[in-house]
Amino acid sequence: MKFSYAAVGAAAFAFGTYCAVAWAADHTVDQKDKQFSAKQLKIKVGQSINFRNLDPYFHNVFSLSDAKTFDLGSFPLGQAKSVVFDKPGIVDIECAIHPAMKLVVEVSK
Ligand SMILES: [Cu+2]
Repeated sequence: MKFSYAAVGAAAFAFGTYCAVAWAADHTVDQKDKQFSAKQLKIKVGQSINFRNLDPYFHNVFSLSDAKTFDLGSFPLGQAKSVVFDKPGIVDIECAIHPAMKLVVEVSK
């Protein structure tokens, strides 16, 4: 087999891209068909969740929980935003646009 620098380069690029994605967030939750792709999620303090909107309309992500109060705002199809959970506790996450969308994140030490 002939040694190919192009193949090595492509493999290195693919691996680098994979690592960049892996480092970007510890968990991914999709917003699809007006639902979060998980109803419950257990994570560790310091970990992040990346929320991806896969629906052809806007979604929002927010929480009023003591363990993490945040509002990622509204964003359209194809966009994603992430949030880091820095305290242990239960975080109730919702979408302001679709009140039926709910996700409970249990953050533990
Ligand atoms: Cu929504």
